Amino acid sequence: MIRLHIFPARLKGTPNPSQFCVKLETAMRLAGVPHRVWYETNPANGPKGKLPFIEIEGERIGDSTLVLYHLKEKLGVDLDRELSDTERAQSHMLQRMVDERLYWVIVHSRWADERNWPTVREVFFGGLPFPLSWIVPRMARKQMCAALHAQGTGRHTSEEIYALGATDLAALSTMLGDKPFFFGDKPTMADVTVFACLINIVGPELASPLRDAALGHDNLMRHTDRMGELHASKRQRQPITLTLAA
Ligand SMILES: N[C@@H](CCC(=O)N[C@@H](CS)C(=O)NCC(=O)O)C(=O)O
Repeated sequence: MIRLHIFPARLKGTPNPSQFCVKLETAMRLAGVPHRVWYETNPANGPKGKLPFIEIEGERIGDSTLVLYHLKEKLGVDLDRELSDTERAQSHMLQRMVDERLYWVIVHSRWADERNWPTVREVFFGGLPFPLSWIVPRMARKQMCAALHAQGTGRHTSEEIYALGATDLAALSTMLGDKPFFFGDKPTMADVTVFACLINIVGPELASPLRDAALGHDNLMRHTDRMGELHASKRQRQPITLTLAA
């Protein structure tokens, strides 16, 4: 049985606070890959120091995309099986935009935007005893803001970051149009990836111009509902809590 290691579902309104954990779990559910969820709170336990990762046949594989490549190679899992070469290329570009750009706008909205920081601190670190409750959130925030800066997004003003995010959302909305899914009647990896990101933007009660922009696209909101129903309907076995080490 494959073990899927993801963060615990701590943030109300989203299946998981990490879009990459939602993405991999949803893909595995939709593809019908039997797996057991193990909750991790320490990304350092993963082979790449991040979540999600899987354990399969004694091997640990990190990174949602690399895991999906592995599952395709080993088990023939491919939600994009019916796409043409051109659609696959379009899906590839869409996924990279969502995972490598829009993600960082969410990071900004949670970790750098002063309006959301009190809520984020409470949700992720509220259970820590003093003095950890004072030290850990500050260290984590400093690290996330340093990562934002190193990646480049953190060098823009907040207005610029949210404006860039809004253009990505507008592109997604245009591409989806009035179709139920990005490439027609069946969900593919493009839908899974967009759902994982969108549910993390609009699900939690964290106000931001990014959330306002997403809520302004009716078709994206209907898509999020549609994918949320699919995600819930394909639920597998109860998760296990593996580690609570911070
Ligand atoms: N490219 C990776 C990104 C994974 C990622 O960034 N995970 C974040 C949570 S959203 C994480 O584990 N961060 C912990 C850290 O950087 O220490 C994937 O697709 O899995």
